[in-house]
Amino acid sequence: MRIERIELQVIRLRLQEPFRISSGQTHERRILLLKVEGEGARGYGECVADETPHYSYETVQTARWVLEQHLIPAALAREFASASEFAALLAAAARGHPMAKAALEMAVWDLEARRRGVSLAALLGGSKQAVEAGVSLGIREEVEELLERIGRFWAEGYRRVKLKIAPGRDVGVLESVRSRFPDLPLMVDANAAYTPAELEHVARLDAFGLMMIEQPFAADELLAHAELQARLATPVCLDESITSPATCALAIRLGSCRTVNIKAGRVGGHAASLEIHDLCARAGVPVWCGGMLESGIGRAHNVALASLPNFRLPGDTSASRRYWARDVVRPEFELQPDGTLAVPAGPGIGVEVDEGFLKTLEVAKASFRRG
Ligand code: OSB
Ligand code: MG
Repeated sequence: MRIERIELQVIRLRLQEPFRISSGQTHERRILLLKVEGEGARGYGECVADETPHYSYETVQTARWVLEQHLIPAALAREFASASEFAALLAAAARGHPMAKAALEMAVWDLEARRRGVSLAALLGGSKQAVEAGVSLGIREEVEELLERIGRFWAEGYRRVKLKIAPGRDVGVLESVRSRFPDLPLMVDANAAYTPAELEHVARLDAFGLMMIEQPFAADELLAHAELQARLATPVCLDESITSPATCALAIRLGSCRTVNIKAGRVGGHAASLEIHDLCARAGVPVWCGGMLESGIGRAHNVALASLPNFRLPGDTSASRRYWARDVVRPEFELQPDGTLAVPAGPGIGVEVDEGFLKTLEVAKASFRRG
């Protein structure tokens, strides 16, 4: 395959409401998008990096820099056999920066799927026609407000609720939630807010019948997560820790988790996600698809990936309107009455990118051509 042209666009898109996690709050997102053209087709990718280095060290600016200086020039200088080989080309062009790489790699998967006239889901090896949707709720000052929102999303049909927690906003909140919703499929995500010295405190969360506890400690604390998992009946899930297939294999070997959140945008793209999916399947570890408050482009990639068989738990793949007043793709992603999102069956990501609307959201743009 040969890429002829790459367009980078940064858009500004306002969330319906602020989203607060243990490390910071987002209301208006700046999102880096890529469009690749070649072989008579095009493909779209979205970078999951945020404006600030709180969830990860990568930001919109670091991603843009490494894309413009290293990844895009490498992609435009070479040819490659398939999207599944493209990740190796990017690996040779820069170390690290998985979010920047993923944006480009995923766009190339979309391009290859369109060129072959198949859906991205099918090209990735997915077979499900719909994926189970959960919803992730940010930290709130008022518990009553949180309870009202949980009730609303549960009534809409979401299959499980994930609550963001932090020290001082954990046990008390869960007591209130459980007294109102004793049987709700519920999980929590700490985004690395606790230290290993707080292990005994985190272990108190075992009492709430949670589906899992996501990322209590820092990303590199694989041993502390293993000690916690040994103390708990509740599965530990890793998100920030899983940056590559190798770290995932290590986490499973150490017993650091019993389930894995896969975000293609965090691990370098679809090829790495498939490797993680497969190694987890071989180890009997179920995975689920995380989210990073993506626009419809990133969401389409996530939904396609989540159609693979070892995605056995509801994901953070919620409907477009849970995030945006208007999404950048047509049709938008909608929650079906059974609490799933349909996997688009058309070529590539299977939804149409609304380029006219993107233009109105644009804050920066650059394009690059083969030499
Ligand atoms: O840890 O999964 C996370 C959002 C931003 C950064 C990190 C996370 C999240 C979410 C939201 O939980 C998931 C979504 O609905 O996209
Ligand atoms: Mg998480």
